[in-house]
Amino acid sequence: MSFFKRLKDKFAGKPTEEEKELQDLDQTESSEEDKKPAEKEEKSTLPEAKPKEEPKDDFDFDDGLISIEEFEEIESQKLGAKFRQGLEKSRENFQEQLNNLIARYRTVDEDFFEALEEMLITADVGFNTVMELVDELRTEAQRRNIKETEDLKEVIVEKIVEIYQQEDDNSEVMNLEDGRLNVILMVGVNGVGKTTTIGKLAHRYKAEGKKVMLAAGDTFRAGAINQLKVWGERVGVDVISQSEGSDPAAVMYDAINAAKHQGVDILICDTAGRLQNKANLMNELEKMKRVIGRAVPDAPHEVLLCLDATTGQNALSQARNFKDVTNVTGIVLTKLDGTAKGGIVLAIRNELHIPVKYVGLGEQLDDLQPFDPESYVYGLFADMIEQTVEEHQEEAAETTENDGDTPDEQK
Ligand SMILES: Nc1nc2c(ncn2[C@@H]2O[C@H](COP(=O)(O)OP(=O)(O)O)[C@@H](O)[C@H]2O)c(=O)[nH]1
Ligand SMILES: [Mg+2]
Repeated sequence: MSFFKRLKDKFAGKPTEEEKELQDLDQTESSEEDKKPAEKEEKSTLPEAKPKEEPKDDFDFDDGLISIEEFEEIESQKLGAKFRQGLEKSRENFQEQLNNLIARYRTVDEDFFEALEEMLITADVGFNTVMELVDELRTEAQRRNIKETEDLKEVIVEKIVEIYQQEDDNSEVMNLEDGRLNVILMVGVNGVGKTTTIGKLAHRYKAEGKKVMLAAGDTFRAGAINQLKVWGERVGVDVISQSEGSDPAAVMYDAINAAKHQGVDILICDTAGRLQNKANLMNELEKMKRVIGRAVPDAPHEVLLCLDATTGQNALSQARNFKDVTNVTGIVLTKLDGTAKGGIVLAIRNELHIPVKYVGLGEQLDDLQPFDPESYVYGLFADMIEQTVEEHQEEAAETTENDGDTPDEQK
């Protein structure tokens, strides 16, 4: 139970003292009468972010400031709400399928595991990852002697996080340092969301107090240059550009000079995404990287590959192609909000061994979020997590009740 409870407390918020008292009261009162089903339903669909815990009496001074712990709590609840919202389609799909499976196969057996494998593969989790995940589940079910599929829910979600984290080398963290010009190169095929992501990133870094500049390296179409300029205006950062058809490497050269001159912290470079043959793509990217690397040692510090989550297996093959031609340091997985098959994140991580650094959860400026496996599984299973925790709490309360009032067994 502890894993679901921890996720719920982290992303949905702990109950306040007042709510706890109410809950206790509620449980004492209602344990003797039958529980009204409507009431239970309502509880299981409680909205995400809850208000903060009341300050404790001995610290009850109102200086209008909140503690770091409180700040972090609020931030993780906001994050939970974002992932919950962005993964709505996937969550409906995952929860429904899993609940169906559990209803259909009540006991843990080989038929259940095979059906689970099929379900996960259909949700784009990726064949090898699914095999590994379900193998571990088999072992774990045996080890813990879990007989009912219902009791396997939590283990399934926990294993998803573990599978993701097994490669954890902190590589989700962006290679950005204070006191130098950081250069990020954004690559990917047309329409995956490169330019939009650049706008969102610029917004994020600017809000963190960084000086940001953009380079319009997609010189293939005039429209692409203008699109980036519009983002620049919207976010309030400079955009360095040349005319349509000019050499992207020349744009990089200009942009780096301007960035150095203006003391920019982060330069984000757009690139053309037209489908070329591999040799052309490699030449063009290598030329840009050479120009950047000559002007700033160790740059580009990040080469981010944008992939569109709604394209499923196609996104994986794009990633393989790009990985062949250049050193991709991270993935931005866009449009997760647009797919019911959010399992693609796991496939990318485990089959390509490239960290997912950001995910796109919608079209708003703040809909680009750093990827984190716990927020992700919370987004995928939030209702199930909250409902399971509540059911266990009710059961626990009933057990305590019975122990206290009717010590039948002792008679
Ligand atoms: N729903 C949703 N749409 C997105 C997201 N990221 C990008 N888009 C949309 O995808 C489309 C293509 O984006 P664009 O940045 O022009 O792609 P580019 O060709 O790779 O530069 C635009 O309509 C964006 O609004 C996302 O995370 N969620
Ligand atoms: Mg673009």
